[in-house]
Amino acid sequence: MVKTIYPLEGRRIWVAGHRGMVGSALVRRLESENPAAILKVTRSEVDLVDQSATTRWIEREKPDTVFIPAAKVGGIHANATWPADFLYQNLMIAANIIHACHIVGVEKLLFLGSSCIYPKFAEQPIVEDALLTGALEPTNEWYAIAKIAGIKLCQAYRKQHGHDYISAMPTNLYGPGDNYNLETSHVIPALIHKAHNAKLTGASSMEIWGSGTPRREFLHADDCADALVHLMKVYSDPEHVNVGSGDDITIADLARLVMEVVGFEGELVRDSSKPDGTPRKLMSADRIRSLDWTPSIPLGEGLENAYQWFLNHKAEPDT
Ligand code: GFB
Repeated sequence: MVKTIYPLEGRRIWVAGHRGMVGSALVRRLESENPAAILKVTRSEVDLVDQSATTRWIEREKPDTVFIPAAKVGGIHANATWPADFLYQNLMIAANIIHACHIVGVEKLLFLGSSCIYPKFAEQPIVEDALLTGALEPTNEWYAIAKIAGIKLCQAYRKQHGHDYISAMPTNLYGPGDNYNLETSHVIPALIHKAHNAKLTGASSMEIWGSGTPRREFLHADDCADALVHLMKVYSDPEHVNVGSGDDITIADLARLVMEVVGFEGELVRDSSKPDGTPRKLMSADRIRSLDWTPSIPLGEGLENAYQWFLNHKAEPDT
């Protein structure tokens, strides 16, 4: 049984990016840890890309503990369309927060990356040591480079200054509070939105991007938040830790599952003008399992939950 080495009770915990899908799941999950405070700041109050504003805020609020889910994120099309935004904003967010936390002496920090940090053709399931062993997937290398820099910042500040800064690499995430915009979203919210539109408009088919053959691993945001809180409490090493479900599925099978959840019975049509991206991205879950953590939300149940959230928030058959 892995022991808690860093209890969260009584700490001032900042969730950077608390309005995002992972940030809001973290805030929900952290309440039961009895922290002294969960600190939050919106982008209109402090833009985390702005170094002096970020440093001033951290100096004033003096958190003990920091989670960094804050990031500019998006699906395959968004990543490929705005490389400068993805590289610049994510580099700045990571560097500004991690350096300011060093200045004020934050006790513990967890930086969040993504499974796209690994080489495009990494051996599957992808172990943590595969980092920097091959070329990245071109559609998201900009985002990946920024996230790799974040891991390296944590390791460098640990090495040079002895800080307990750790990193977690979640797989493709979904859940309540996701971005459901058809152009910029990840695949699950896009498929939910498309299946919903198709059902409401009585369409005979629904389109998916690419060949439908790529395989992806998915994790519900609440499972991810639970894993991050667990790592904060039990993990204290320089190497990053994969956070995944240990299972993957083809995009075509995922689309059929989403159609079932939404209740749309039409045909599936492939748009081969759109990119497939990485052929497969299944991460090894060995390290996090050895730390006594496994996910608890199966994909079918998680999709039902995500569709309910979508229905409660944006049920119009639009774009
Ligand atoms: O989720 P997704 O956009 O990102 O796409 P990645 C996953 C797969 O689903 C790709 C296919 O093969 C897409 O071509 N797909 C099918 C669709 N239909 C759709 C659709 O309607 N919308 C979308 N978005 N995809 C991202 C990276 O890669 O994953 C990020 O770009 C990040 O940097 C994130 O790492 C987790 O899994 O390909």
